[in-house]
Amino acid sequence: MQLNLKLAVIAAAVALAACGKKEEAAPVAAPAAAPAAAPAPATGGVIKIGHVGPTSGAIAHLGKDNENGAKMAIEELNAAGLTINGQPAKFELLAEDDAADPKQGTAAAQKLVDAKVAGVIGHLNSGTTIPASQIYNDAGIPQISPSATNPKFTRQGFPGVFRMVADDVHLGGTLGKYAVETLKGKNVAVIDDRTAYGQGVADEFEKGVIAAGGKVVGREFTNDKATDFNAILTTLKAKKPDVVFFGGMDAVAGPMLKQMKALGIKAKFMGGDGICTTELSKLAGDGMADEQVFCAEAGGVEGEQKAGMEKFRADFKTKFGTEVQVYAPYVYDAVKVMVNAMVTANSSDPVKYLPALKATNYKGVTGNIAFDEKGDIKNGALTLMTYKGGVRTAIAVIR
Ligand code: ABU
Repeated sequence: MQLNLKLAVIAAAVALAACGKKEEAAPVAAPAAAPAAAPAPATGGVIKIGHVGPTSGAIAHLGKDNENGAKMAIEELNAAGLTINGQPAKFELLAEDDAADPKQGTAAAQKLVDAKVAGVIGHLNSGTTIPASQIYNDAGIPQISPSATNPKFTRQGFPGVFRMVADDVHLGGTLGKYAVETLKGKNVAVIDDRTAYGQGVADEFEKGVIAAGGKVVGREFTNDKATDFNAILTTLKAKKPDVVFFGGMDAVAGPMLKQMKALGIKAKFMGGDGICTTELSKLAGDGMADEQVFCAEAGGVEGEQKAGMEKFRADFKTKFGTEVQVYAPYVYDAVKVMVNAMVTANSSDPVKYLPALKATNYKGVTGNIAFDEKGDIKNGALTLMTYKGGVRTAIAVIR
């Protein structure tokens, strides 16, 4: 028994060194305000971690991508033989589907709270992440979103919220500047899907265009379930835009791009991270996105960090038989970061591990992860992308 325990401790040390080496001793953070009502700590060595994303509906491919990132991390952590508070730690993933719908999102959040999860990774969409964060906050459960980029998520004053990626202010502003300064767009048209993410990133894009000296010649909107964009595209065509920006997700952007081409609109097509997926090329029709689409992932790795990301992508493809869409690596790192905080605090009790989570200093596959006082990623990067031969292709990493 003692020997087993000793082996588990050794395995834990080796696994931690391999999968998430700390760069240096994590700074001692001031303890966060204690969550209102912490859930009961996991018993019997089983630690439940929730994941929520849209695994049904139009963007199910993105929800499954995120969920697979969580599965991969949990499997590795269970194989590592970690111990927490003297007990072998077994992690159980409780995966919920919110269908990208705010109401389903809050229902999923309540389900996870009732199941006494120790922490939650999710949700994918800003429109579900923000209302769900109130529920987790009230229950004292830490939440890390791997992909929700609306700034409001981390600006509510909640002590237990964290974001793995850059926000829409960074994303939209950078893309607006790029549209004017690099793509030489003088007249820019903007469409959004009226979601928390789509409208927010489009507003930030507009600000970036205007600050860079460009002109917004038209603004239209649709919704996240629409399939026919001929009316709004025809209105915008008359304004002769050089660039059309869409704030929304790939499931809408693909058909929109196809219809734009059918109407003879030759403008560059831009969007944020929501359109910047492996699937976009297929959704638009093979080759349709090539050289015409410019978008950005709200994160990125450079230099020697690239090897870790490439290995993750290859391992992911071997395991799931599919390419990473966008945010699976950020989910994978989010799970590891949460568990790293539990190991550091020697507890899965949120009250005890939250200070360690706030003080995270972790080298993941998505880069160096540390959070600012709001819970936003420090020194967040963007990766500008285009499509070549139907393949999402990086242009540059921008900070
Ligand atoms: N960041 C793009 C997709 C998720 C969201 O923020 O709604």
